[in-house]
Amino acid sequence: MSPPRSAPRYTGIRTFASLEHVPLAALAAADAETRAEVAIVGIPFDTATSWRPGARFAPEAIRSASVLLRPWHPRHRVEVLREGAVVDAGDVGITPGNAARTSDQIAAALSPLSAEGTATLVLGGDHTVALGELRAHAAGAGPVPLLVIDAHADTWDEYYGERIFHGTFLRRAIEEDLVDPARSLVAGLRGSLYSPTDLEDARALGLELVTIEELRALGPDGFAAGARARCGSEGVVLSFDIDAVDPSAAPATGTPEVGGLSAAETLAFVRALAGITFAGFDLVEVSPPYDPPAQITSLLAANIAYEMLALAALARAR
Ligand SMILES: [Mn+2]
Repeated sequence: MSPPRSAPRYTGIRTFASLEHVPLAALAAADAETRAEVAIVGIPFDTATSWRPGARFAPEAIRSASVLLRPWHPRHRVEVLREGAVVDAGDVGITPGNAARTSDQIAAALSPLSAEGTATLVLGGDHTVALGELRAHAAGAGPVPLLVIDAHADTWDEYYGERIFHGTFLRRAIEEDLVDPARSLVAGLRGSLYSPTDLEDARALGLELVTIEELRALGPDGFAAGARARCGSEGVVLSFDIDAVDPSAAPATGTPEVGGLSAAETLAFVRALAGITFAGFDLVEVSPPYDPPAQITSLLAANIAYEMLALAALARAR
């Protein structure tokens, strides 16, 4: 029987789940024997949002909420927080107000990890950060299969003349040949649209779309079976936009949409993805300034990240 920590969990410096901090540069330079399997990386960029800003504070807020997490996952029966195997690499240096330069900075920071087979778990930032992240994954592997859970398809062409924006990242990633749309899926779609062709335009890129109603009808196991059939079971990137969750459970987000997943549904849908090996994960669009005093959005976000780490631990155990 493991004892609880020797000191209360609210002591110490806030890394994700109090994991060891290994800076990005040190991680990239580590030899194969000692290299971490998963690196948690904060990307505090939020100046490509169309509504609420604030996601620049998400890595810090999610880390603070995460100190409540314990190492053992009782459903999957796996140790999630393994010393040395999972580390917190700190944050990527970004450029506020410059999404193009920031995308380059993200790709440069993450590419050495992707090249060495270290999975990345990115804590955004608005959804724009996925573009640089996907550049890093595709640099070695070619166009990747992408599984997105999001209220929005993020396939619009431009906002106010800006082509790198949080609602355009997926169209840019497909144009840059970073994502293989034929092996990619966006699930959780809902809410009002700009025009009757918005969803057809996304499908015309080659993506499969699953609305929130279809997702509920499928249930976690049906969704996961469809995801495996579509994306395959190797080298998949999972991108989770917290606005897939209903504002009653995740109010603090850039572009809230009512009628989303509950907290319990969210955990069940992510858990069902056991059996897929992921090259990377991200969790984006948490905007802590809009969280109520109990920080429920950051708390759920920390637990979604934990479920992602559990999927990585299961992949390692196979
Ligand atoms: Mn999004």
